Amino acid sequence: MRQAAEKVLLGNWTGHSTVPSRSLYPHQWSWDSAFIAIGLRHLSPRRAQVELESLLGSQWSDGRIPHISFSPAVARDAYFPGPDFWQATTTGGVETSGIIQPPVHALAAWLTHQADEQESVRRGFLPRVYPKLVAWHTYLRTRRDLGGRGLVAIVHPWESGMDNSPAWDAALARVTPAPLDSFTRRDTDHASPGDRPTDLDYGRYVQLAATYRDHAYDDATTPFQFALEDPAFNALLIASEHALADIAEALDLDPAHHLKAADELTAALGELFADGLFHARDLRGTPVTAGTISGLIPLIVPGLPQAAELLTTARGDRFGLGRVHLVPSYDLTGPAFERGRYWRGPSWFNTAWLIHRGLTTLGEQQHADQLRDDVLKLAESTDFAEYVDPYDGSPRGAQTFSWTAAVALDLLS
Ligand code: 9YW
Repeated sequence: MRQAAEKVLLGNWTGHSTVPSRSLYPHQWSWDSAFIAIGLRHLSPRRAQVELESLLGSQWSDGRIPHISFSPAVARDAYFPGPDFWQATTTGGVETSGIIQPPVHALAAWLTHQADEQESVRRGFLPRVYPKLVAWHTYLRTRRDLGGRGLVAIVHPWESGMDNSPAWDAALARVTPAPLDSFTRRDTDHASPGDRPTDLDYGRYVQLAATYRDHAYDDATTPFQFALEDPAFNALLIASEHALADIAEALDLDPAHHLKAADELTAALGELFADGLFHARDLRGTPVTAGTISGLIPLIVPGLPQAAELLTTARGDRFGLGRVHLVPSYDLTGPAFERGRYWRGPSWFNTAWLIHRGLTTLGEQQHADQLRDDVLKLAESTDFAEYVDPYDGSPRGAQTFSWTAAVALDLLS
């Protein structure tokens, strides 16, 4: 099992970073790299740090870490939307997208440092990455506090990492899609269209991204039609603020402002809690009622006041913890549930890893162990699938998927 997982990571390594999937996603993705580093640290802590530092090499001068860093070695039209669509080049000459993904990076940096502290200190890893991670969090907490309530807003479904989640349906319905003949999807060349977002969703994704691009990715002047505070995004920022506090201490710096930021974010996040689950807040529309895995991910927040109620929801019929495979991406009883379509029901390995981490921190060892066993069993039986059917565990999307191998490797270690 360990060897099979390592083989996937070695096969998807490009020399300085890892592609999520050779076929479907042939560039470097932001939150994928963070999960990949968390697994890669058991194979090579040095490589895990190179992974994160190469991602940080695509950071913008405003502090944002773009969601894709494009590889010049790959054909420009291998992935859509590619570099010609985004038209974004960093001062260092790296072509990137203009949107972001959830901030798992500081947590990943701290965990890779811990994998081999002596070597990490010798290489000067933490002093190099710390200021960049601080700039990233500062970008999020200032320019992306679009609602003025102390939470970060996402401005595109792709920014959540959970592209076609039912939580975005109402907000997306307000967006006029780009004409379908104005672009060519590439994802459906590599994965079954029934496992992927619909063409209508894609048209809306393209429209939102084009508007941001046409305003030079300026958060102050873009007329965002889509602006939501996502529970998972903010919970990951909180976990990463705690990691920054640990990093600051390791560097003999004062961790207090990171702990204060984590506390403020945790208090603000509490406002998204209703009926046993965290829900996204739509800054342009009515309250979001869809229950998704994003609403359970705050389980990773240390000292979360709502943890006990959240755990009850995880165990109940809506998410079936321990009774279905991994943790479904959307409420099993919800009207939009589809067992095979991407973020509308299937279970994902990276989110299972986050829930496992939350359960472990809460001392829920039995649930955590059961989830771990299921991750390992399914990763192997599906040849490291991108995601699985929550009822029968059959593979969906791509295979030999990097973060699936990475989180399996981490849970084996
Ligand atoms: C896409 C790479 C990315 C992930 C996202 C996932 C998907 C890209 O793939 O988005 O083309 O839809 O939703 O979380 O980072 O693995």
